[in-house]
Amino acid sequence: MGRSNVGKSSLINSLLGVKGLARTSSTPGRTQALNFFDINGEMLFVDLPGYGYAKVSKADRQHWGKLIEKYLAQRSTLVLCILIVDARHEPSPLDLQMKSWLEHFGLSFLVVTTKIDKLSANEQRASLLRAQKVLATERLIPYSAFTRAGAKQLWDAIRTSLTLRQESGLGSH
Ligand SMILES: Nc1nc2c(ncn2[C@@H]2O[C@H](COP(=O)(O)OP(=O)(O)OP(=O)(O)O)[C@@H](O)[C@H]2O)c(=O)[nH]1
Ligand SMILES: [Mg+2]
Repeated sequence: MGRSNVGKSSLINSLLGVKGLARTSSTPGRTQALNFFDINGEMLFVDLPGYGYAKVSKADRQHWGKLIEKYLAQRSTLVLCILIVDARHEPSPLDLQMKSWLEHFGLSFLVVTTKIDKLSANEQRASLLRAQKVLATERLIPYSAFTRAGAKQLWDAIRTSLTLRQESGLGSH
């Protein structure tokens, strides 16, 4: 999950090493529905429609809100939510609101700051500290869909979440 055009679909494709699986676009608002990707019958990745695209109508925004809220509240098999923000920018009020929702629903989540390939090493450090501070979380992974930086760390986090869920006996999807 994350704002429109932040790189959600690209992250899924890069994690899986499959180009074009989740549709990406330089036009914001490309992903309009929840898209489910079955990973070897082992887990599902869910690409959520992005928020914060200015040209979306009020009715569409409300529809988005209801859809996501219902999904987060009722999807008991969710093991991990990945909130994706752009490493180049300070997390927005909408990102903070999203994080509040995750906490409100008691969901396990981590933050990914993506597109770090666009930043120098110094800028990456500053970006990480800023995102940690603004979002008030230590659970944060810098990432690039282009270089796959952070992919191993993210896979480890996903696998750990799955293992924890399986051990708690709540089953899979
Ligand atoms: N440099 C760089 N560009 C990226 C990265 N990830 C995504 N992009 C670019 O960002 C744009 C949007 O990527 P998408 O993956 O379609 O973004 P999205 O969040 O799925 O967008 P919506 O579905 O429209 O909300 C595309 O032009 C991507 O090539 C990254 O890690 N580095
Ligand atoms: Mg998308």
